[in-house]
Amino acid sequence: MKADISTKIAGVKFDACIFNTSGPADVTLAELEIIARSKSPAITMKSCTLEPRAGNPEPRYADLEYGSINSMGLPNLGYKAYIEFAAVLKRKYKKPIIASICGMTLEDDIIMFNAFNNSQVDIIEFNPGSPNTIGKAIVGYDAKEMDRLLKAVSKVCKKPWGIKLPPYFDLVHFDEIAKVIKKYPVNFVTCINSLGNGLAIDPATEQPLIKPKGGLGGIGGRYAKFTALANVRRFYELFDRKIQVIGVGGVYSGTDAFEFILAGASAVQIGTAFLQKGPGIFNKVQTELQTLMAKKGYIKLSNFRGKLKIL
Ligand code: RRO
Repeated sequence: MKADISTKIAGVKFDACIFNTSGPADVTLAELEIIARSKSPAITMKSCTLEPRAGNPEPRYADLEYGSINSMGLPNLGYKAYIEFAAVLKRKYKKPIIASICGMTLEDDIIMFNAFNNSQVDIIEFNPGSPNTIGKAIVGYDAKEMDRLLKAVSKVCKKPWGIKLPPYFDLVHFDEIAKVIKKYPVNFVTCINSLGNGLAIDPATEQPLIKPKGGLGGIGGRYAKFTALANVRRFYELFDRKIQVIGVGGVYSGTDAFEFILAGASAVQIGTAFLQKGPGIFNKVQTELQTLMAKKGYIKLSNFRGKLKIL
């Protein structure tokens, strides 16, 4: 019998625990329908803003040997488009739909959260962790500002919701941000957004690989995996199972996904590997995870979720 890899996020049932992360190839309805038709059990949409945005100048994405660099700059069609897309996608595909909100101001966030309350979206992921909006700090690194945003957003949001966090590196920062998050009715956190402000250089042309911000961009893929695992683990411990954790960063195989779940993830998202390998990646990772679980005698995720063994 095949291992059961279904999961629940914020009370919403997912047929499998591996799905797309917000960001890669999820801006247009055509792109979202590719995800809808794949084995991804849910459809996560691009982070949206109040007004449509063209994003940063190109080139703004590059594949790297072990991952990717991007400074897309939040290109999106504006939140109203995603409310419309959610209605179409729900009618046609019946999968859970996740909206991602990344307002330029708190006022923008409030307008969007209010609007998504009356939409077909099942879950909202709040994104205060983008490293790529020119002239804007990574909000997730400012505990006071996070407190101000979460306080306001939690008053408005009527849907199950969570926060996509930037990577943290200092144990003090994990404690600080967890303390803020625990004050509010947050259902989950997603760890991690890309590793902010890396620089990839082409030695032949002696230029950066991407144009925005002098070449600085978020690093994703295998480079991010170990930081992502540590972030999942630390928040899993700090939240004591009261707030779920979703893992994302460098998942290309069932073994990668297994490691995230062992660290405490209730689900695993795929970003760079989806861009590089196409929508077949969801089936591949799910099947490999089931095979690995069968080999180990695990029949469901709760058999090993969070049960990282201590050395
Ligand atoms: O669009 C982007 O440049 C972007 C976003 Br909003 C994000 O959250 N993370 C990222 O790596 N890129």
